[in-house]
Amino acid sequence: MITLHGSCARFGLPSASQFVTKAEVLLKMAGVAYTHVDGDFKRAPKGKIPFIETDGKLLGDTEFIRRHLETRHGVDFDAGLSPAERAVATAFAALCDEHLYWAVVHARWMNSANFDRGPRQFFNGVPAPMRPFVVAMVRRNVRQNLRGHGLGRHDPGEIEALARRDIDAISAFLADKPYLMGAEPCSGDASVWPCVVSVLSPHFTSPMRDYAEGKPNLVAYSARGMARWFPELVRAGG
Ligand SMILES: N[C@@H](CCC(=O)N[C@@H](CS)C(=O)NCC(=O)O)C(=O)O
Repeated sequence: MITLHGSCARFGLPSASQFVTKAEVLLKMAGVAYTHVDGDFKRAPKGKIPFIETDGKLLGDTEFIRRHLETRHGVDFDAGLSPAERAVATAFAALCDEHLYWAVVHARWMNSANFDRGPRQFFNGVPAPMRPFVVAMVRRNVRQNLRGHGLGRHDPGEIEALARRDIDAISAFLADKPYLMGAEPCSGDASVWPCVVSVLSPHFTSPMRDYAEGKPNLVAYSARGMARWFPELVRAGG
């Protein structure tokens, strides 16, 4: 049995973390048994969530989790796709994991109203006298990470413009297909779907959310994946 370590359902999402949701979608697509627990960063082999515990070992990073499922469990997430189609799926996964993700991080952590509704809650377990210092320190780290990535060097309007370009690309390519590459999900959906639901999350406000809400195929894709992979959240009302 695999144990997935990462933040559990929050803010109406399967996880506060797009990458934890990616790992969970991969596990569901692979059809392997797993349990999901709130991850302890101190045990994370790469210092990030998610990570999995399997065969007595800890394995960090969704791409290595994917590779483990492919090699150890014989799963081909892109079965039936041509090499060119696999390449497109890989490129869209990178767009979501490495670019649009950071716009979501910016919207949640740098906008104070969103921060108060979301990330600030992560620290409720920290003793009250220390909490303001821990919150300020982690928020400063996130700001530095955004600058390190590069997106955080732009002003909010520029970040939104870049996010809209990504959203346009996903929406245009998805078109009227149920999933990224056709009738069934592939590896790309494990990255794209969690990113789209993060952008569309009603828990947070942002111009990019408003923009994505104007794309009916993205709204339908979000609902389709939620019903397929996390029906319990649909029943709970998101
Ligand atoms: N490349 C990693 C990214 C994981 C990631 O960025 N996780 C975030 C949460 S969404 C995290 O743990 N951030 C904490 C940090 O960067 O210190 C993966 O695919 O698993």
